[in-house]
Amino acid sequence: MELQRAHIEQLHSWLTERPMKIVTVSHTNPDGDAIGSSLAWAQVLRGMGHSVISIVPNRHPYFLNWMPHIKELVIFKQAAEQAREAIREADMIFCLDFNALSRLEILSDALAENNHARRILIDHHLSPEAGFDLLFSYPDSSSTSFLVYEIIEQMLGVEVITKEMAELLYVGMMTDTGNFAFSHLSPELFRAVAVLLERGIVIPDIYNNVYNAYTAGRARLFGYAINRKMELIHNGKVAYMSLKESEMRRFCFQQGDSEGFVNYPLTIKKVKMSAMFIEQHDFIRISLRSRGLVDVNLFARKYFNGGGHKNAAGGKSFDTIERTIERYIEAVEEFATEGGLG
Ligand SMILES: [Mn+2]
Repeated sequence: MELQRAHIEQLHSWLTERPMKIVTVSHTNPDGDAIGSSLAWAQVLRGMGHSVISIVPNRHPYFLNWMPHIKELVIFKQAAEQAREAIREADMIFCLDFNALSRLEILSDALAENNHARRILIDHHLSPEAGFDLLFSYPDSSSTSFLVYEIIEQMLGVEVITKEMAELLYVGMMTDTGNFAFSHLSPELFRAVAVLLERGIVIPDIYNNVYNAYTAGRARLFGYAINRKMELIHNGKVAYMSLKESEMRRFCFQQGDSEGFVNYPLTIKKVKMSAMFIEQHDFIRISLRSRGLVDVNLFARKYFNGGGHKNAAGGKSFDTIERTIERYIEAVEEFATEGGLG
């Protein structure tokens, strides 16, 4: 994937002016791509002589604990003052794997306090917000980690990639593509993987560390969700599931445990769209997935003030879970009438 030459040159010239204080931030409920891209990019920047602090709004899922450098992450929810100070003092702020400040939730105020830093977006979600000084916004990139790889390659050359950076970037590429099964798989992506392999990553180890490292509670919660909570509507073409706080508590829920559940109904041949409703303290978090031409980015924007990618998006609802599901069912019917389900 060819990045805009002028953007690479601009970034390179900013990064070679002088040593700077740099902050990276990523989205709420950070996933493998958010963390992999943030930590790898931080290492690259350190290699260029900058001091870097990587911040996320809340904790990452426990099955990412093994990732190199993960202990360096500043978690806003646990160290708000440290994070605020780093943001206040930053000369440059990189926003990775999200494109609307609202996705930072509790962290968005802290970011608004700094209006002198250059803000640079590196992201692959659709329709970025205005207000960035430099934009690496490539919705055709399968992950932000792949985008970071491309920036490294085109700005510095792949020689700077260490084994640890390679592991971090691979986690993002693997998780955002569902282990290389979703859309936007390009020859360049697999060439990048080949380079990461040359750096010494062990793919089966990374796979096991991420996908075969859950608790027993998570396995039981998954069984419960599919067996008891999955509903099929619209002639079996649309699925949804929901989990209340009480249900999650029963299975000793830990953050990240419901990741991937929403994909499972799409293993049913007829199902074209799937939704998951997770009850949080003050709102319902909605995850949407789809197949082929069914555009859940559009659906999320129209009905649940969210967005994301064509086949993977999210949103929020401030209604009760019951009312949210009613609204979803109505929205699916309207969406289908307008041809959204093909
Ligand atoms: Mn991503």
